[in-house]
Amino acid sequence: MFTKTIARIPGSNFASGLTSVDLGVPHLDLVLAQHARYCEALVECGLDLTVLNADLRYPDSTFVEDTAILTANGAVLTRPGAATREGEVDVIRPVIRSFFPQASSIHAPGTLDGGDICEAENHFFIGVSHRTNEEGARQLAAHLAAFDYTSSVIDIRSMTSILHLKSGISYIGDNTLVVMEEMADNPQFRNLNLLRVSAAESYAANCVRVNDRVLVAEGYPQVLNELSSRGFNPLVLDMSEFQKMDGGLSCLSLRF
Ligand code: CIR
Repeated sequence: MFTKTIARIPGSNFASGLTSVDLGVPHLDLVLAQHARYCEALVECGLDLTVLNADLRYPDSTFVEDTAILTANGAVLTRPGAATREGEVDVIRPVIRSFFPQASSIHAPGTLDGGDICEAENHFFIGVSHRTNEEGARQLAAHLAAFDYTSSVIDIRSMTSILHLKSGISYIGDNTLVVMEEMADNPQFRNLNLLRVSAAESYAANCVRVNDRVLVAEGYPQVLNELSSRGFNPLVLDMSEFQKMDGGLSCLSLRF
């Protein structure tokens, strides 16, 4: 069960953040409306929401997930792999420390984005990507071991279709992993029930279990039906404007 969440309002310069996709320029009014609905949904799921003000120095800073790994046993502040995002951690550190006074940190030359970290009960999959390097993964694994968790690395550097590990997989509880078809045969997932996502719906592989709900992006009927037929309780959210900036549902909040 999560009880709290942190989100940050997108800035007016949101569209000048990083992106690798060619889906057009986000419309600010829609960005703000979708973000407001996302925050409302987290509250509907029973979470106590801390909303941070927009920070125009960091156009990608609404993607707060990348700045910290929050677990039931401890927290780690990250060191984001994109140079334009590194400073986001200094800004959010006091907020994280107000909840986790002992929070540790990833140090140079390690880099790590929260989007690369997938928690599945007491095990963490750590994506090594173009944002998270091997040293960052090694440091996080050591912190997680100290918190009594196991971890393993999944190298996604050769995959061009995803930015972060969690763009392709989501653990939604009940031993179930939502996974894009391209990654589904990874032997590390052999003990999990897989909800396979077709290439046409791969954006929906990033969903988020929040207490008794599963947040899922709007417009992906196969994933939605599959979630419902397996007994999950989906909560559908329009993510069109965040998708334009490589963002998914998980990126917009920290949940703990
Ligand atoms: C970036 O490229 O860093 C942002 N535009 C998107 C970050 C998405 N974060 C995530 O998947 N955790």
